[in-house]
Amino acid sequence: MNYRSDIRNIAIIAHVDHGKTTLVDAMLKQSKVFRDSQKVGELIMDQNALEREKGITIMAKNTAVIYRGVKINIIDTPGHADFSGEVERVINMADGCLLLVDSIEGPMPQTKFVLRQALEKGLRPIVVINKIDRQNSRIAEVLKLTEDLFLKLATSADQLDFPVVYASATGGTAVSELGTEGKDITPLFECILEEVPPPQIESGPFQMLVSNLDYDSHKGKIAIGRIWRGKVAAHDPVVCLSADGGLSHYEISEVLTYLGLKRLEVAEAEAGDIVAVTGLEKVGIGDTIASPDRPEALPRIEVGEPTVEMTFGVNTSPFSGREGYFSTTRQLRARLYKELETNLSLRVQDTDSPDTFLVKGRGELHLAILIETMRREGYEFEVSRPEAITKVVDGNLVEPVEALTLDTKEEYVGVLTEMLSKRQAQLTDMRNDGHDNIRLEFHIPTKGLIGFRGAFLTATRGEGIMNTIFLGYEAWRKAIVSTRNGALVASEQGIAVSYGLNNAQGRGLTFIEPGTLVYEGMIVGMNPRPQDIAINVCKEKKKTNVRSSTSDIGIKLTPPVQMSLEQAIDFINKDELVEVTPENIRLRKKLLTQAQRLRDISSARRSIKQ
Ligand SMILES: Nc1nc2c(ncn2[C@@H]2O[C@H](COP(=O)(O)OP(=O)(O)OP(=O)(O)O)[C@@H](O)[C@H]2O)c(=O)[nH]1
Ligand SMILES: [Mg+2]
Repeated sequence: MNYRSDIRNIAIIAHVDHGKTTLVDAMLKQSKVFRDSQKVGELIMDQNALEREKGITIMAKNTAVIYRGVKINIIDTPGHADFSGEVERVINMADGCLLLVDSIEGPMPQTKFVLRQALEKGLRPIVVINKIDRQNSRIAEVLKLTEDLFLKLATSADQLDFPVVYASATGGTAVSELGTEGKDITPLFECILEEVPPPQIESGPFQMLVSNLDYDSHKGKIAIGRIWRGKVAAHDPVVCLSADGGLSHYEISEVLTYLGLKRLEVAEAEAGDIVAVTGLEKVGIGDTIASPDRPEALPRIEVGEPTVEMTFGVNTSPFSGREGYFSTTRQLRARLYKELETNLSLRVQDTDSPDTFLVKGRGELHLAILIETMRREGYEFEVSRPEAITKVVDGNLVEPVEALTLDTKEEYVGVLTEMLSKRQAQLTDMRNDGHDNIRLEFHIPTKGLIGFRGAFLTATRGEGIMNTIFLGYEAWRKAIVSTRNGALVASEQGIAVSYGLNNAQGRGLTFIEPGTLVYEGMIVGMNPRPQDIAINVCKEKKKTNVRSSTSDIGIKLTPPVQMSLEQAIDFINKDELVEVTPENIRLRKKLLTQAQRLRDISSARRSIKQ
């Protein structure tokens, strides 16, 4: 075995928002990969539109910087638990990791998850206590808690002896000793060079594991991964070893390596480096690309199982086909199956109904991001309420359970524990920081979490942070009785008017503005009581010759409650759907007419009696 002292490969891992992408900014800026005049802004790696809007990383990405002649390949990963599959997908490429821990929040559930991943893979960890500039930071305590976490998770004694760097990613500074003034990020770079082992390389015929895919309209598919053995150059003949054991022959078109945000074409690349290659038409994540002289497959990438599922169906609302560019079964099916190429923890299945597909993901946000992405691409479709995925193990029904962490104010503890006990949660820990801030930890079946986020934010008036993490499967407990309020359901198709909406506001909260096109069965508001109420929101005060949505001057409506896609998915019940189009997100009953719904209720009652 040889080493390559000119390269280090690191993954940046942490709980959500602990500052990973900001730390990558600091490393990129200091290594001057940008022209002085270039305005690069913040969260440079979060380039995808949804990442920028939401301020979170969704996909793991590669970059690289040169420090003192050494290329540091950096992999930024998402911290949200729903995107854990991304961490599992890319962690194989690294030899070391920077485990970031927020200097106030300390280790959080996802810190534990990603550290376990890194230690199991044998990565050399460097702990970075970040945000040391924040007031109220509790660095010593956070370090102690991090040490405790290592004690729990280490797989060998030397993993307990980890270096610590203290950083302010926003300030672009790091120090190795507290109390010294940080000037720049140099101590972090030095620590990486010192502590992260240079990649071990094996000479021999070329072999690389594909960890990511990209697409270029000229170059076609781009396969990204680490070279484990040998060298690769343009025009080399290679074989691709796929999941089904298949073997296809290709010629490499281009070999690219990373520098800053760019990929540079190089003549050849060697083991230990992270590269992108083109010329392989059919290549998938997890495949091995190898020299035809020794076509041996590397172990495939393993990602955790999905925990929630929902159906994606062709839009069956009376407005179907009006707002989307892609609305047929064939288009929807092709798009969903294509997603599997890069979204490793997603699963898609056909169902008994040809127009409906079952899509499984790692959480509500994982699925919501897919829905939002498709809607922006021009798709229209309908989705059902997310459900926890149960399975049968040794003849017993089991269901996923999660650890739920809530950070909030003391005054909300009563209402939250009451809400959560109805959702079968058990309180496992409660800590107070002495300043009215409280952290509650629960053990809760995934089914109890569905629809909880919205309720939590309402109950805490937005003053709460909630995090969940998958724990495992446990024996199924009884079903949860829905506690959601009833819906106000439009009884006629037409244009909603102030007079009709004013009537609706007499019964509850409304979700739409005057002038909104509605159809029978569309949900236009919420009733404070559990029953649904059919209501004609298109009803005008009296018929005049002019039908207009603004004819009811003088009516003062309360502004409608407008739901985001995630809120809409969180809100709906089993007998409801969210209609998603590039222009609108509508909530609807599955059965559109009141007659159908009444028939359904009475047949359900009859079957219970029998
Ligand atoms: N005060 C302070 N704020 C920081 C620091 N580092 C990051 N932040 C802020 O923390 C927030 C989250 O930073 P990100 O870099 O997006 O965090 P992340 O870990 O990449 O988040 P995900 O990728 O979504 O998991 C942003 O508002 C940053 O400005 C720091 O050193 N000090
Ligand atoms: Mg990030």
